[in-house]
Amino acid sequence: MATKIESLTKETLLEWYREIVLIRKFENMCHHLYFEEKDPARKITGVYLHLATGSEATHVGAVKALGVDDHVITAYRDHGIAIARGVDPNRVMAEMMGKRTGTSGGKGGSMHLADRSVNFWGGYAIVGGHVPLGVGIALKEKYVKSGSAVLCFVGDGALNNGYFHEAANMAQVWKLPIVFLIENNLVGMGTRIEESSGQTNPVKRAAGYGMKEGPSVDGQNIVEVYEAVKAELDWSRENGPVLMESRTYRFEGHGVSDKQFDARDDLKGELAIWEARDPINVLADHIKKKYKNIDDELAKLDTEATQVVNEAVEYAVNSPAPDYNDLIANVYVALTPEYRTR
Ligand SMILES: Cc1ncc(C[n+]2csc(CCOP(=O)(O)OP(=O)(O)O)c2C)c(N)n1
Repeated sequence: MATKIESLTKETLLEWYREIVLIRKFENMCHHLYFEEKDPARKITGVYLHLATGSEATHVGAVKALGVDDHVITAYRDHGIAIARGVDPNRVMAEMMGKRTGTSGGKGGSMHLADRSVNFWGGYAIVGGHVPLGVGIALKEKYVKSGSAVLCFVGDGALNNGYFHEAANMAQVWKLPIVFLIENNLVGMGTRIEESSGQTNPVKRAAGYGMKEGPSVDGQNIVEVYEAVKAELDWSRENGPVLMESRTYRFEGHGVSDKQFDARDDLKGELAIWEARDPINVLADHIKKKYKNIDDELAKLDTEATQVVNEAVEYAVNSPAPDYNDLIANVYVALTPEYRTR
């Protein structure tokens, strides 16, 4: 697909650059806080952690295609999607550390970020479990004729589970405004897509649901992702669901404890190919080609991103832990007197 870079302003491209650099630094900081941090008060503990290093262009490009009243929902690799949607990095980091000021009051952790104020619905650990929820949100928007649409990220490893099949089918039956963006990083945990799927081209599955087959885009190129997702969201508002793919890569193991990935020599060549197309460098090259003498500006954004991440850590460290009442809030129903007497 041809990229129409000219349609984007310099400010927009620089802001996207700042965000993908910020998200990369945020991910690296999480990794550090989980494994290397010695001070127990500064560590990320009590939650597991899945980083999305390498997928920043897919996450930010797709989220930027949303309008303010649109929605986004995803699985557990959700930090960058939250930040791109406008969730305060301080609150994201506080959630990592299980603090009361976190997006989910410290009860969700890395896999369960959510912020309804920006229509970011999470963050789900059950593979594919969020897909029916995304379809439900799209059903509501169609019912009230709002014109809003839903962006639903789906991992390639989620394509074969029942939640996805049932939800995709109903989305098409009801012609709902939803874009299923298959984030194809070629692997679900350690299982390659060829080992798990008869049909290894995700968008070809659209035919099975009678759904529009959307494009397959270069997930390392933020502009390409943005333009394609924007076009498909607009199509879906009027016509119904779309199944599209963003081809990307996970630079690290499935989760932070997945050291097998690091040890797999057979993947080193593949990793190098993808690292050569690091989304940060792809965007930086693109900006440098378009605007001369921009290096200082990019360096300044890089420094700013570091500051934001450092501030987020301090905010999280200095935030209170949830107390007993916080912990039981939204867990147990507050019983009314009428209910008690039944
Ligand atoms: C219903 C269910 N089955 C299995 C798992 C274990 N599991 C966690 S992540 C994962 C792989 C998912 O891969 P994919 O959807 O491609 O996402 P990625 O990790 O590549 O982002 C599996 C099988 C789970 N969490 N939920």
